[in-house]
Amino acid sequence: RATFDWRDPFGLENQLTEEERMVRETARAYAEDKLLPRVQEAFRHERVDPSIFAEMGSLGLLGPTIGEEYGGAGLNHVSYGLIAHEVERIDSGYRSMMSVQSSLVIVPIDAFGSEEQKQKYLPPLIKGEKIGCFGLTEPDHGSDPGSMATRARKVDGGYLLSGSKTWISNSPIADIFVVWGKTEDGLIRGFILEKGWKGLSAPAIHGKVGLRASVTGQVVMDDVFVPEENMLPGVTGLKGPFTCLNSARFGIAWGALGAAQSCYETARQYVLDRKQFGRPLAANQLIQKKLADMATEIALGLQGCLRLGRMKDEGHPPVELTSILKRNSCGKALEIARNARDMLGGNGISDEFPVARHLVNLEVVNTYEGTHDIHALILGRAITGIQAFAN
Ligand code: TGC
Ligand code: FAD
Repeated sequence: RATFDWRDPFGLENQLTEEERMVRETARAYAEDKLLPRVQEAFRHERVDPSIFAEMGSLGLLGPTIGEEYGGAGLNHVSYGLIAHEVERIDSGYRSMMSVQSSLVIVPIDAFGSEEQKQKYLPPLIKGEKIGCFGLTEPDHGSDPGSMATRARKVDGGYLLSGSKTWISNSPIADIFVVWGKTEDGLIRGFILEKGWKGLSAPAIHGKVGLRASVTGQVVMDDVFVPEENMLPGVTGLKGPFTCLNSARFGIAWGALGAAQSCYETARQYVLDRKQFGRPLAANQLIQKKLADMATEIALGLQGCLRLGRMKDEGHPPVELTSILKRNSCGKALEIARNARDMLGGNGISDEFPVARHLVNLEVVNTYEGTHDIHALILGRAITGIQAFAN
């Protein structure tokens, strides 16, 4: 009878094209050779390494779905998911750095930017020579970005932007800021700001207990003059930022299961090696059930991610499918990380093993890009036709 592959029960690998397998191999080799050796120190000391962007860019891992005319590799959505999966097997913070650059900065400029904006900004972002960030969340408006307070006042030749964004990944090291604000007619518009512009600052937020290998900050705008040509011309309303989120959430769905896979593989090896009561921990039914649950959730979750990736490559699937998978992958990965931490006993608390780091990272991943419950409400609205966010 056919042999069960505990690492890849449904043979995801066999469902990939040759090109997708090559992308996966490139991302895995980079993540294992270059990211893994750095992560413990980076996480311990809350130290971000900006050179990661240029490294990823040189391998075609940033903005991979963008066409060659702007320096992209023109890959499909499944390939993007595979990159996120491999990078997040090492650390969610590294995937975060990558997915903000790819989905939240490159995607809006590509989808809604003018030809001049695309020519100017996309090639250096795709090469990783410039670092981008995405400002939607505000101190008083997180799950409800439609109520944002950032304002863009029309002046001669452009706009004056005022307001503040918080919890912005990459902002303290960013060269390019995609920021969302309301113009005087109440419409949400996207703006591209550059580091060094008068009135713009991006202080870091310190003391995060998760995602410590990537930097997060504020974006403070005190009447920053943004020339007319730096407004994204192609979109108004929440559709703009949500289009970026559709892409990033899809990457997170793949990525969180990468962190879960790392926890599963670590826990499996640990319980095979560790003996208590005269036999391996792996010989106990309770332990085996936990491993069975992990293998099941990762395998099923990845099949869902692959299906959505194929649907995205064929057309425009309903955005609710992304909510199903972002929510499922994060919730299940968090549960897997908690169980793996438990199975390692006291050693599970040490950062010599990756599980506690994945666990606290996944607490963040479960919250950003729409919390677990917000995605339940998005689905609830689609299922019942009744929106439950507000009266
Ligand atoms: P709602 O009435 O639902 O929609 C307003 C307009 O937006 C359109 N729309 C979408 N368009 C494209 N894709 C989607 N997924 C869309 N969802 C909605 C919609 O059609 C409508 O268009 P129009 O033309 O009719 O006006 O808006 P709402 O205000 O009721 O929204 C509620 C809710 C909860 C769905 C939404 O606000 C939400 O998703 N909240 C979560 C906020 C969030 O995810 N923030 C993420 C910030 S960025 C981040 O966390 C980056 S971390 C990255 C990292 O480090 O990896
Ligand atoms: P709140 O919206 O205040 O929610 C608090 C709790 O209330 C949650 O449990 C939520 O599910 C629940 N809740 C809210 N509304 C309802 C409701 N109607 N019904 C039931 N429950 C509800 N944002 C960016 O724009 N760009 C970034 O790059 C970025 N990076 C981030 C990096 C990190 C490390 C972190 C922690 C956050 C980042 N964020 C970023 C912000 C992130 O998207 C928000 O934190 C997230 O959307 C939740 O918003 P909030 O923190 O304001 O929580």
